[in-house]
Amino acid sequence: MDLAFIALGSNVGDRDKHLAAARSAIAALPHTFIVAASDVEETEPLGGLQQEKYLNQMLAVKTALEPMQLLSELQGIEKANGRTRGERWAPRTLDLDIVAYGNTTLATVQLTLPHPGLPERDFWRRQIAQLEERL
Ligand code: PH2
Ligand code: MG
Ligand code: MG
Repeated sequence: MDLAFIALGSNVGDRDKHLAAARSAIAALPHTFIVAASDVEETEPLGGLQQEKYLNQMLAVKTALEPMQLLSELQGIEKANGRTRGERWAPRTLDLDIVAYGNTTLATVQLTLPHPGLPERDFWRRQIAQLEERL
């Protein structure tokens, strides 16, 4: 099993409900266990588009799913929660990003690990610090 960090984000509709649905669905994934959860934070939207504030949270999971399998499961959960794919960085009901997966580094069209957005997201780094305390 590897330790992965999954970022949750929502800025459309009932944001708390979307994060809760994501936590339940991730807990129900095969060979995957949530081992720590960060606080939920309200954050200003990044990326320059005029849009609502986000709720963001990060989960630490132990998983036997390979990174691409995990990504595909997460995309299924996004879709089940009303996620549509439009403009880059557009508002979204639910966004689930793999921020890190063990020591794996990867650069494919579908998935880059660690997530390239990590340096510019203070809230992700705060949440990772909380997870490390809580593991
Ligand atoms: N996600 C984006 C774009 N902008 N801003 C915040 N605050 N939080 C996010 O999760 C976020 C964002 C694209 O995934
Ligand atoms: Mg994202
Ligand atoms: Mg995403």
